[in-house]
Amino acid sequence: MRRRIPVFFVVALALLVPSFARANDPTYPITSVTDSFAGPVNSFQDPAGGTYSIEAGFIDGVNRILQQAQLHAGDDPTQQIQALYDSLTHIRPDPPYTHLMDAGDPRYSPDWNHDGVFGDTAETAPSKVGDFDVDVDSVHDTAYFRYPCLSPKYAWALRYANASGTCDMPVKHVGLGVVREVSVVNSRGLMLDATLWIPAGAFKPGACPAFDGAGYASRARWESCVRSSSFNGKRFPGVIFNDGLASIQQHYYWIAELLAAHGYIVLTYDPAGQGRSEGNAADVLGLTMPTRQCQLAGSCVDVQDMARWFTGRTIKPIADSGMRFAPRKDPAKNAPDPVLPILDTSRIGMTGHSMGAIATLSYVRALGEGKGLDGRPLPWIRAASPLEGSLSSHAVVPIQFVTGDYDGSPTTVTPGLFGVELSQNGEGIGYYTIKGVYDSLRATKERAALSLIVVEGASHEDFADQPPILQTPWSLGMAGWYTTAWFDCWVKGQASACERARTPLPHLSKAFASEQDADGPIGPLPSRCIVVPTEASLNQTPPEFSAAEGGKPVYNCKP
Ligand SMILES: [Ca+2]
Ligand SMILES: [Ca+2]
Repeated sequence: MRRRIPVFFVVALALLVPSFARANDPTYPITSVTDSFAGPVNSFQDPAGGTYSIEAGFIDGVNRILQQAQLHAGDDPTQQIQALYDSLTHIRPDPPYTHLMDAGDPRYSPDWNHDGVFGDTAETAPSKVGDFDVDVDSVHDTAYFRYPCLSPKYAWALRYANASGTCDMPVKHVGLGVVREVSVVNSRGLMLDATLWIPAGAFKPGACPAFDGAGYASRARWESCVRSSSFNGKRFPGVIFNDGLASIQQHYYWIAELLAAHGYIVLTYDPAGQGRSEGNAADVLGLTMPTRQCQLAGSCVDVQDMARWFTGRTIKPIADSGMRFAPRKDPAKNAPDPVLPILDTSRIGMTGHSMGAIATLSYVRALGEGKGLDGRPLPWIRAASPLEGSLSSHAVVPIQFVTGDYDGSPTTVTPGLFGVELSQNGEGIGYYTIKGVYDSLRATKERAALSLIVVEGASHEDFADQPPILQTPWSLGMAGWYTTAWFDCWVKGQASACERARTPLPHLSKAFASEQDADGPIGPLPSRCIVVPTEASLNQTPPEFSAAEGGKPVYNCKP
């Protein structure tokens, strides 16, 4: 924990505020903290969203217990014991194969059960099997997802792309990408659940079933959709996304779909010990590995394995003394990445949330050190955009840190207050921790561009999209917008996107500076303010709060 501020001091400070308030808006510290509560309010007001979470996440989970018990009754007893043990010791323990309370946001659900409805449940689907049920069963499915549009033009309200790729008319859907479930054995011999998000433009006409047309409902017909003979030969840049602690890929479908809609092939996966992957809580922490590269060390080695698999490299087994009932699997037997023929492996970006942001930064650090945990060089990436997580790293590829006004609370689920953060030695979450790493990278002689984006009103769970979590109406849009701009600039090499990445939009923080060092620490340019702060925030440290209330907000970027 970074700082301990006596509560009475803060209360006393708050009482003093009216006497010397000279900031733009003295009510701002109070009004801005309520932004986060828009998410839960929307979830409870929207019957579809609220009902979905209860049905798909809980009621249908009870059905999954019964179905899966029958389906796996004939399995090898050792495997059954292992599955039971892994489920009970998972970072979010659960009965095996059920995924209670794991469902994400239905607005970003693919049509996994192929009935023409996106985000339906067992209660509403004619087949009595919902999209989430099919997503988390043991079959590797393929399905369509809608291209989301999140744009300031529509005040960040979710729309879906129409056939021409624009979002000007609020249509039901039609820009459709293809999503494919896969699994990959990691270097510790544990099976990881993963998902590939493929832009529609990759396929020959007729390679996948027409939406709602003949064969659309056939699981077998979908089986042949993602393979090399289906592709038209066009190549795409890629993005790897890393989960936050105790989450599941479903909470991040929004960003995978957004990036795929912008022409990236995206890989999402669950690290060992959480989501749908094998392993237990000790495997997330990497407690039984010989060496550890971050506190949540399992996630920091899984990202290396997944980057190798995604780009067609081999995964080499590493030692792990963790107890297993069933034998560890052999990563040499992994099926190859089916999108490799259309993936431009020289243009890869990486992002992730919280633990996944730390994993992203650990990957960049390993790039700077020249080798991964197994001693071999790692596949290069072109850019990183860690969301709400921090670790000391190297500016060897352009890094855009994204955080929020209220990131960093030690409870993680409530807004951070008074600058008290969950972090240690630069590793953790919260504006001050992230800013500390940003400034320490700025003090090096390294070359890559750096950026720090602070989203107004966003607390730590804003980017893990699981209703009814705290979330501002613009959090997904803003994080998606700047991450896409960063990758379009540095992964695709689009100059206009570089401009977009340093152009302020409403709902960047007014209390903490967003800033960018466009030519890296070694270049002569300073860190330029994207936004010069004008307001005070309840998540500032008391000295910074009083400075802001006194009309002199603290920042060290160049206006
Ligand atoms: Ca459906
Ligand atoms: Ca499935």
